[in-house]
Amino acid sequence: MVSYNICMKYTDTIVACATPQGVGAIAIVRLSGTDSRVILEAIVTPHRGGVWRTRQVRYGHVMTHDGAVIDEVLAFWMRGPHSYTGEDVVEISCHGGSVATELVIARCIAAGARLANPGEFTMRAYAAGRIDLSQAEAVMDVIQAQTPQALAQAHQQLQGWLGTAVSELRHALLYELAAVIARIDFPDDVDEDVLDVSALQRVALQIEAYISTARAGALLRDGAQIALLGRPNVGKSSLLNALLRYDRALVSSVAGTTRDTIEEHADIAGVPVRFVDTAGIRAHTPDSVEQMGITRSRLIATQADLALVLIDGSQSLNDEDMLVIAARGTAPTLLVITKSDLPAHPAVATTLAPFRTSGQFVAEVTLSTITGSGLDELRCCIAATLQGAAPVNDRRISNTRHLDALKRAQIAVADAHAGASGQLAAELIAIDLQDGVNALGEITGQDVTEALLDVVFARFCIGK
Ligand SMILES: Nc1nc2c(ncn2[C@@H]2O[C@H](COP(=O)(O)OP(=O)(O)O)[C@@H](O)[C@H]2O)c(=O)[nH]1
Ligand SMILES: [Mg+2]
Repeated sequence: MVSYNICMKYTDTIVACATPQGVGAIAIVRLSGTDSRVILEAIVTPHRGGVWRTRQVRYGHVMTHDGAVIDEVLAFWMRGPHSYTGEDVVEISCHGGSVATELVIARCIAAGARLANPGEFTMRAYAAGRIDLSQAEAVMDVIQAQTPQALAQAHQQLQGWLGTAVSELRHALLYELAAVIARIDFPDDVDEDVLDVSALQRVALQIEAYISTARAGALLRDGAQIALLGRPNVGKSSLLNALLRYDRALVSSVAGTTRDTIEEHADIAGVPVRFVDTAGIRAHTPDSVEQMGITRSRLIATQADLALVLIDGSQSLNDEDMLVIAARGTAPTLLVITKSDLPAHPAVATTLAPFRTSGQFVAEVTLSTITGSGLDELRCCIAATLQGAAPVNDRRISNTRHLDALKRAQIAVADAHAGASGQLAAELIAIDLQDGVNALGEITGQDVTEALLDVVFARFCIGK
């Protein structure tokens, strides 16, 4: 693993291709560091000659040492600190495809640059104080967003709301810590109850509020797995096809048609989801492959972020339906009554009544894949269950690293609060407050180890 040194003053100039590998119209080679401009001048011959002014795009050629043309390019440089990394940055747009790009990069290296590590441009932006660590992480979330709403959430974080919010809480804790330390250092001059308990409570409440957004935020960022569960022939594969709006899975009246799991991505009201159509769960089957499928269905049922339990509304429930209801895990479950175009069987309502009253299902939708009725309602229900009551592009915690740090801060604040109520020694309260300050500082990158930075930037691609 590449190791980053945050204390290092960067004296070298890095280069990388910022666009994906493969054939494309254009590839962008990016340089950052003190020598960027010198390297640009060394390798690109501008068509009209003259000087390179900052932020001026110029047309020219990258040449070999002996004057042969490597590529025709557009290039510019940006003077630091007003650039992505805070350093002098150069961008050279050359022709796409691997040969031209590699030769341009080779020329940059020959002129003094070195190949960048994954995420090193963003790392430099963070080290220069242009962005905090939560913003650096948001850069990758923007790139990897799967839906417009996930993109909006990533942009909120990129603009720095989380860093600002967390810094405010951290300052509030630092203020209390300073008061407690004053009490330790000057016990004769400072009151015993220097700690502002109501300030601690406000911090605790705010941390709790952020933590409560984390599940919805993570599902929007990473996507949610939704399991379609039901006994054979209830209409699982038909529902998958209807939700995807194309025939992905085979549909047949023969029970046991779907024997393996079928996964497909979709955008449900902005939430990126992965539907998993499963083999119908039943107690006995002579078919060993179908049995393997059923085992897999049971596993998916326990792992999913959301389960749809399908019940055929035109038939009375049987033991297999009960197996399905029992197979699901702890994830929220929606009850889906299928085949509403057929006459409803009167026994369905009576059999389901105890499940409805016990609140085992977070919601219920009746639908038909033949008429299409109930499908939009199901989409809304799925989105609402995954996102909770908050509007989709609201501010959320979306990163498990941030959630973990918030939870540690929460414990530290609770301990400090309990310590103050229990008249514990100021030294012990100070330790808890310091733990809270440090945990919050990990989110913004104010209190980080190099090992943590390695983990964060290992997620990045080269050139970002
Ligand atoms: N009338 C009616 N038949 C349906 C509906 N959905 C599925 N079916 C039929 O039920 C049978 C089983 O469907 P399928 O999707 O393969 O069920 P699976 O075994 O749960 O995947 C097929 O003959 C479908 O045409 C529906 O909404 N209405
Ligand atoms: Mg099927």
